[in-house]
Parts: sequence; C-alpha cells; structure tokens
Amino acid sequence: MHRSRIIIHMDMDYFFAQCEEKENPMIKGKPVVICVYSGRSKDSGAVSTSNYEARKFGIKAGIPISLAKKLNPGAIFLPVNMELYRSVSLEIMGILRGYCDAIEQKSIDEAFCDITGKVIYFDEANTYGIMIKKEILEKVGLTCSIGVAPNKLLAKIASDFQKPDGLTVVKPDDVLDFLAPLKITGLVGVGKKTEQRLNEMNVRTIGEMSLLPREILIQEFGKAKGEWLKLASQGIDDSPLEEHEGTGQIGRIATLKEDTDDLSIINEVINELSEDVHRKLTERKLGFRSIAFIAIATDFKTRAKSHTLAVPAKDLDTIKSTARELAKQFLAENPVRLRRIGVRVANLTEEKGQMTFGDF
Ligand code: TTP
Ligand code: CA
Repeated sequence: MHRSRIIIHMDMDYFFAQCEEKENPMIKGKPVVICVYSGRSKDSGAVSTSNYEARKFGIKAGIPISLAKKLNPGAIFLPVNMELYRSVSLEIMGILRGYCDAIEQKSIDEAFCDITGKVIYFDEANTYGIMIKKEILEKVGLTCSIGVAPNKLLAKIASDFQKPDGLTVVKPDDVLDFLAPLKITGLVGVGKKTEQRLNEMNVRTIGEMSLLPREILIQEFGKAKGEWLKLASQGIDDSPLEEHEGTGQIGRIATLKEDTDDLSIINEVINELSEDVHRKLTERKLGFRSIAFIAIATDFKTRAKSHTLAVPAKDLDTIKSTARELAKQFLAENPVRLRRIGVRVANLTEEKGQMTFGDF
C-alpha cells in the first residue's frame, strides 16, 4: 500500500502581539495593537498585527494606526520590537526541529515539518501535534495552531482551520470531505482574480471546483494554473519541503542543565552553540556581520544583546568570543539566573560579500 507523507504546518497565534503579552502579562486580556510607526507624524504608520481582543474591534494587520485608534482609543498600542520576535522565533523553530526529519521555515512564525519518519502513520499524528504544542507552550509560553496532513497545501489549510490554539489532522481518507465545503480562496494560490472568475462560473467551494473538468480549467486559466487548480481541488500536492534556514539569520538555543548565572557554565554552552551555528554557515558558504547572545531567564523573559562588526566575518572564533563577551556584559547588567541561552548570527553575507535578502 502506498503510504503518504505526513506534513505539519505550524503557525503561531497573533505572533508579535502574543510575544508582547508574554513579556508583559499585565496587558493580557486587553486589546493589544503592534504598530509600525513611519515617523512622519505622531500616528502615521500601519498596524503590524493585533491580538484577538483587538481584532473584535476590526483592528487588523495593514490598517492605518490612526484608524485603529479611532476603532478603539483604549487599546494598548506598542511599537514593533523585532529583536524580541526574532529571538522567540528562533526558540520555537529550535523546538520544532527536534520533532521533525526536515523543516522549511516560511516566515518568522510559520514552518512546515516532515514527520513521516517520526510517527506510526496518521494514528499517532494527533498525539504528536499535542506534544509539540505542549513543549512550545511550556518552554516559550506561547500558543500556536498546527495542521497535520499528507502535504503542504493541506497542512497549511488545516493549521488555519481551528485558530487560535488549534490542532487539525486531515488523514488521507478524509481529504476530499475536508476540502469540499471550504471556500476556494482557502487554497494558497487562489487570489482575488481567480476567485472572481470562478465565482462567475458558479464555483464557490473547493468541492465545486473539483467537479469542473480539467479541460475547462485549462481553457480558463492556462495550462499550468488550470492543471494546478484541478489537482489542488482534490488535495493533491507533491511540492517538497525546501529546507533553507531563515534567510536573514542562523541561530541555536539550548536549555541549560539547571538555571544559572555562572559564566563558566554559560561559556561552555556558548562554545557548543557557536560550533553548531558555524557549521551551518560553512555549509551554506555564508559570512555574518552581527552576533547576538540570547538569554531566557527564569521569568521566561527573552532578551538579546547583539554586536555588529565593522566588516563581515566567517570564523568560529569571532562567534565564540563575541557571544561570550555579550554574555558577560548581559549578566553584569542583569542579575538574573538563565534557563535557556542562544547564539545567533545575522546580517548574513554570501562569499562574494553581498548581503542576502529575507525578512526574518
Ligand atoms: P501572521 O501569521 O499573518 O499573523 P499573526 O501571527 O499576527 O496572527 P494569526 O493568529 O492570524 O496567525 O503574521 C505573523 C506576524 O508577521 C505578525 O504577528 C506580524 C507580522 N505581520 C506584519 O508585520 N504585517 C502584516 O501585514 C502581517 C500579515 C503580518
Ligand atoms: Ca501567525
């Protein structure tokens, strides 16, 4: 019997806003709005994201901050703190990596994982999803939504199915029933224009689309897209996971054997993490310009201290010595015991010396 792949899609719930709630539990339960201020005037700029309480007022990603303030003047408005979100993201991706054979990070808060070799077919998928959610909640303090399915297309739809804090498993036998009632825009790749055209053809659900003959779809949308629509409507997707590490950064986080502020213990772990990070850099022939030490204290607060070099480097020693120096400074400034620590390099450069691109 042909056995399908088992793919997970993990998407953090209201990610930036949830990170802020974790940093400052006092704001939990209130509407929280994360803002990208343009700096032109006091409230110019756009909303980056908001928590679910704020969404009830219509405050969502992309709207002007001034409009959000009209919709709910009493909400809590905070500026984006990318450094925090990147560190938290690194921690989450590190946890996920431990659960899968392969991982494709899609954005700062989303990833696909292949767990085919980790579970006994779909029977264990639900329990496995629960374990991942539990570890992320216990170690990082945040909720996510997970979809498990035979491919990326379906896993992505499944993770969105019961948001927030959801877990949806779509077994191969259930694929058609799962897809049939969903709106066609649920398929990544069906945008506004395609939707409009299909609506004109009286097609609103994925089930309705699956009944259209392949030839009709090709006639309307061209060969490649038509073929794809036909396959997608039947839940067929063979696209492989593309394993690239978050393009803008490479990092590793580890849990210490016990909570500590002892620099000699911390330095030892920094050495191991640096070696791991360096191995990844060498594999991908990349250099870096900034190094960060990430500290997660016993209060679960995530802090990072970083240093930018005058010129790019690629050697292990620079990572180790800079991270150790940052750790020393960090502990001098923050008298806390650490639970987890990390080393991260960013501003990655290719061997030719060019900056790589990427937003996470
Ligand atoms: P999303 O996963 O799209 O949204 P979300 O995590 O805030 O909410 P949901 O529970 O619906 O998944 O995006 C992840 C983060 O990316 C988000 O927290 C903030 C950032 N982002 C922006 O800065 N601008 C945008 O327009 C969007 C969509 C996201
Ligand atoms: Ca998300």
